[in-house]
Amino acid sequence: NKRRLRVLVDMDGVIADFEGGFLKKYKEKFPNEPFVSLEDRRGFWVSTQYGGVRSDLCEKAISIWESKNFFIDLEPLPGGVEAVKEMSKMKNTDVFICTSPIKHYSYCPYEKYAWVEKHLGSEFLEQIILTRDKTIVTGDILIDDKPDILGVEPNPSWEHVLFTACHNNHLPPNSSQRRLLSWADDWRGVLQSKRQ
Ligand code: UMP
Repeated sequence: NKRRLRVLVDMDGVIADFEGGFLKKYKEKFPNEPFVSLEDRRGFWVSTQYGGVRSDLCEKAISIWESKNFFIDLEPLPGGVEAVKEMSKMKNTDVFICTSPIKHYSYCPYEKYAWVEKHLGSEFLEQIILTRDKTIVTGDILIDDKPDILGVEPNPSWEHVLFTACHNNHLPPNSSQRRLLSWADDWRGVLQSKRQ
């Protein structure tokens, strides 16, 4: 049925507060180690920036999101759960949660499902796409905080709308990439602009 709009919504950094959850648990586990405040975050990879502060902090950072209960404990980002529920109720609109699990699979995939059930409801378990390559997923829009979304498909079907996060805030303006500053921004207008 081609005239339905398919919206792909990323999870970490878009509806779930990965950065805030990371910093809180990192400080609890390593109270005497240096940390990077959210204002000073640069670059998508937390582990890379921590490794740049001191090389052993890379693996210390990784140990945080590889731990049990990291992903399920993430707080929802303001307005995200409400926005996803609202767009899923819009006429001619299909919403999928499109998220990349970490390769340490003991907890993350399970907890991503549990998070969706807890915050969005069990009906959204039907809408989850776990993939390390989002370019092979078809859709009209992908709302994602990662600036560069690459994979095996050189021409993904979706338009990537960059969701603002602490790590991408300071990137120079890119006229070929639309942004959503937060869920208080005009996401309804972005969806409307893609409708036939
Ligand atoms: N992630 C890392 N290293 C980092 C930051 C994040 O492995 O330094 C993980 C967390 C998420 C995934 O599981 O990468 C990002 O997924 P998407 O937001 O691109 O879906």
